[in-house]
Amino acid sequence: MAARLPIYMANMRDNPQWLAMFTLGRFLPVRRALRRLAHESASHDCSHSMFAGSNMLAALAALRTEGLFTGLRMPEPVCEDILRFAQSTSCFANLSRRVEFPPSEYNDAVVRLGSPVLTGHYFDRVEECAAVAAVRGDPLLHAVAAGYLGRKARVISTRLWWSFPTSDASDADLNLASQEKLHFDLDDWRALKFFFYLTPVDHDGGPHVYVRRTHNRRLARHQWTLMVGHPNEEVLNAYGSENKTTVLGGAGHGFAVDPFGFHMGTVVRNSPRLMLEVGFGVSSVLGRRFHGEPAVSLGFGAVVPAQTPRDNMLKCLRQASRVSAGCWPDLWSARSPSAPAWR
Ligand SMILES: O=C(O)CCC(=O)C(=O)O
Ligand SMILES: [Fe+2]
Repeated sequence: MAARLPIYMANMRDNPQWLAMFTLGRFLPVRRALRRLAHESASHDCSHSMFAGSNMLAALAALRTEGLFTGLRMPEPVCEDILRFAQSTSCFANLSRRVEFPPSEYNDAVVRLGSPVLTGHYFDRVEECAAVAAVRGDPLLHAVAAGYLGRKARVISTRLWWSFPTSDASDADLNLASQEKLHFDLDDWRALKFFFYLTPVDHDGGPHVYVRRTHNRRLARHQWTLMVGHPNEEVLNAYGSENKTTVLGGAGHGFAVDPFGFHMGTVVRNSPRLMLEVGFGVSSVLGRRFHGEPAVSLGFGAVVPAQTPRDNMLKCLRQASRVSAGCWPDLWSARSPSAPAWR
């Protein structure tokens, strides 16, 4: 929590509505109400999707019951384009712009930073890669997102990053890198993330771990807390270690998760992992930051300017009262009688 506090403060400063989402979005009754009201969409033409072999209805069914769908396959040329882009473009060490390095000069970056380098992020540089834009705009991803989140579904984040093998990372480093600690994400009132491995990931390759069904289940003690991360043992005891799924796959393997379910990255022990994440949410106003950086979405850079603490507080109160009055801003219109009864 302490490590993430500055990020939370920046989110709140940029947009006070974020606080309402961050505090209320963790409660299951709130999420269930949002889900019931969402205006789900079934009509998307996926014939031009690069993921032609994936079944949208199967993805939706798996996401609804398990919180996880693992059947996406990125075409080889697209995967190779993104990998080539990443290999030839400088990234930033450990979520800060202080040390910038081409991945081939990793050892030098460790020396320059003077501490372990767990990750290398591209931040907004990802916008220079046309193949990433093609994945992000793919009709199947949008269809699944609209089916799962409703017609307000929109891209809220695009992230490309390396995870590097290190032996001496501290707990705080691991926490910041979302590694080895089960947590849930509160990026929006409701969200969906698509992940793609651009390098092969086996058990030692830093696989993503997801605890199935936890997107719909939450003990009271995991709702009445501001913490999003909880000890792995506690989470697995509470929700069943049989639900722990380790996602392995070759380069191009893709999967979708409801990030409200408990999940984590794990440390890489063999060769660096390159991962692409495309996140969808439902609100156009949250303008979230990612570790101090504006989250890269289609409306990249549209962050609400900073305001005074008093303005922020008033906005938060107004937002909270609208929420408690049942007048949710900007999320949906009334559910149409023809909306499919998938849930
Ligand atoms: O690195 C991973 O596999 C997970 C990262 C993560 O927790 C996230 O992007 O929300
Ligand atoms: Fe996460």
